[in-house]
Amino acid sequence: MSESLPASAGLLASVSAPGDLRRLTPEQLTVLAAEIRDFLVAKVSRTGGHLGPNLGIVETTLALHRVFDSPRDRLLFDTGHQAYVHKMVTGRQDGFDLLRQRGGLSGYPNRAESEHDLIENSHASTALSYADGLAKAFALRGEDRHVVAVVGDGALTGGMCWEALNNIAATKNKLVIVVNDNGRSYAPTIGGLADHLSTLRLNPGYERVLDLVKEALGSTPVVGKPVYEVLHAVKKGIKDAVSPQPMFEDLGIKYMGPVDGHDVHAMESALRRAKGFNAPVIVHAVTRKGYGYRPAEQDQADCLHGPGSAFDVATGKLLAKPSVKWTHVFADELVRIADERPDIVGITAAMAEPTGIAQLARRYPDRAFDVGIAEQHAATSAAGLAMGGLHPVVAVYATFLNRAFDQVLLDVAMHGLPVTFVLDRAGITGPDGPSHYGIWDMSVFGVVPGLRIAAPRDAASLREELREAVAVEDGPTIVRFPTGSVPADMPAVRRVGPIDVLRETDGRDVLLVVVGSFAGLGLDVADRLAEQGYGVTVVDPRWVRPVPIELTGLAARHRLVVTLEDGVRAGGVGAAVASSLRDAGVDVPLRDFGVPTGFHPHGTRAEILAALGLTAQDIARDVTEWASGLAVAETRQSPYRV
Ligand SMILES: Cc1ncc(C[n+]2csc(CCOP(=O)(O)OP(=O)(O)O)c2C)c(N)n1
Repeated sequence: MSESLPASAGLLASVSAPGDLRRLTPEQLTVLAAEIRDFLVAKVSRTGGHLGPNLGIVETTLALHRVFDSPRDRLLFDTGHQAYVHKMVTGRQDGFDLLRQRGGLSGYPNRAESEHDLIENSHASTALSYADGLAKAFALRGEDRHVVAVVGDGALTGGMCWEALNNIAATKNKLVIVVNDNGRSYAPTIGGLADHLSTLRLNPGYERVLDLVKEALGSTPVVGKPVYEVLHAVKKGIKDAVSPQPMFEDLGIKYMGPVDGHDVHAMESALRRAKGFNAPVIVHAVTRKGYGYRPAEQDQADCLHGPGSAFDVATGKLLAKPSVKWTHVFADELVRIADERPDIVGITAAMAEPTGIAQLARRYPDRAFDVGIAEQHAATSAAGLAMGGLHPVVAVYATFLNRAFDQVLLDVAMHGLPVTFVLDRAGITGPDGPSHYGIWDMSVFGVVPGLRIAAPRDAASLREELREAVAVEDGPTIVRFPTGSVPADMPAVRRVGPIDVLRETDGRDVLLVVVGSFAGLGLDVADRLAEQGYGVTVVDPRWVRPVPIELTGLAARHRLVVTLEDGVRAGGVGAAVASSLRDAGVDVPLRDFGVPTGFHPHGTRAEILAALGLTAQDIARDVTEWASGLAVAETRQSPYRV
């Protein structure tokens, strides 16, 4: 790839709708694919975003839009992170300057952006279920439309895909499933299915198949029987021994492939054939993640899956200075604990590096399990490990544990099993937008009987609370922390039960209860309130669910209680504190600050928090107004109080 080309060049500028693609010659399509890759690298290198997956799906997307008639036919991209090329050919090239920035283009499909987008997803393995329902609806309503779902081999490790396939196989609907098989999730995809697919990819016979298919396609019309017969003959001759065809066909779904997913012509032929089949078909496209951009192709960790911020085009290296992240602190401490305790094991759902489990895996390969994109399985498998005498630490992003609520509730908690869930990227995360925010965990899991939730505020408290969590033997724990760099430690002045007192004054007007990553914000608020003459005590409960009983005692000695949390207010820690005050008969007014219920748009974390009024300035102003209003009311009620 030519790394110095401008961001948008010749042909690409002439493509503003899928129809424009259908006018291009094979040679022009090859040029266009190169321009698209240049554009992707140029744009994503400035904003960060999903690069490797999109570089790998360029030709497949072009073929899809040439064969199907979007938006009449519906194209659904599983996980949604590989829809950039789709965005580019559906009139959204201009938006890439503000990709994932506030007010700019979303990093995932988005209905407000285009009629070509239907599902706003970022959680994996859902597209086949959407497709199943959509195809049934079209059939019932007598609409002659195709549904096409594109799903990665990584996403195929998620159980929902198999539930969907089981149902799709029972229909005769016009549904095409394109398996975009690049052999990777972030890291190489794991599991039996992945082994099966990789046998195919590594088999020299498979390369021969692709060559033969290419040769054959070169001499046959694009549409029609001959191509299929050639594919079929080749398939019968060589591929039976190595392809996943029997596996899919045993399920009852027609299988076509493998097809070279970087050959637009071959993909187009296969897709046209699949379209004409008028029943569910799987088209197996073999692709390479990061294809065409050397730093991505050579990136061992994840083929530049998703650089979080700007990077150097020549090297693929992030421009931001490295800093100590929350994840690093967790990963280091987990390995230290594992050194001391042979019963500690780690589980990741296809995110070993991003969650830090990779560090444990490097030291103790037998004690770290990558279960694939299978959070539900991760939870119940952890229950099994705990029943077998081990202490599993399940490390997932906060947003993804939502999937496993029932497993945490019944399979783990009801059995009183010691499993520690470590939730990374908790709270408002930023550029990935609403489906990636980890703002529901404290509300959702707060209702699980016997489950304890810790929210560390800095590196020291993360290390300490992780150790406390893995010491719990009679039920599950959650340790949740945000994304990004860990702040400087905020030492406590004293401890009351499990609660850290971070600051106190002689006056006892406001008890400010800070949750985890909002500790720094709380200290800023306290400074501002102190400037207004209020006496503020800042406490960090550390363990926020169940609410420590000592908090009610502290509350009773103040005139107001204010809670601050990086999670939804509804059912959050503030609500739980209010309820425990009521239960204890402590009649101190409480005001809870947190994330309002809603799907808040993407932007930087700071921008979103500011938009939600969660800044020191806004909170201090609200508390001051509220406190002064209360003071007036108190003066009216009781003439003896000032
Ligand atoms: C439920 C869920 N868990 C974890 C993730 C994080 N995640 C995003 S992309 C990805 C890998 C997807 O692999 P694949 O489907 O093969 O697509 P590729 O990126 O390789 O093109 C993972 C694990 C997710 N999006 N959803």
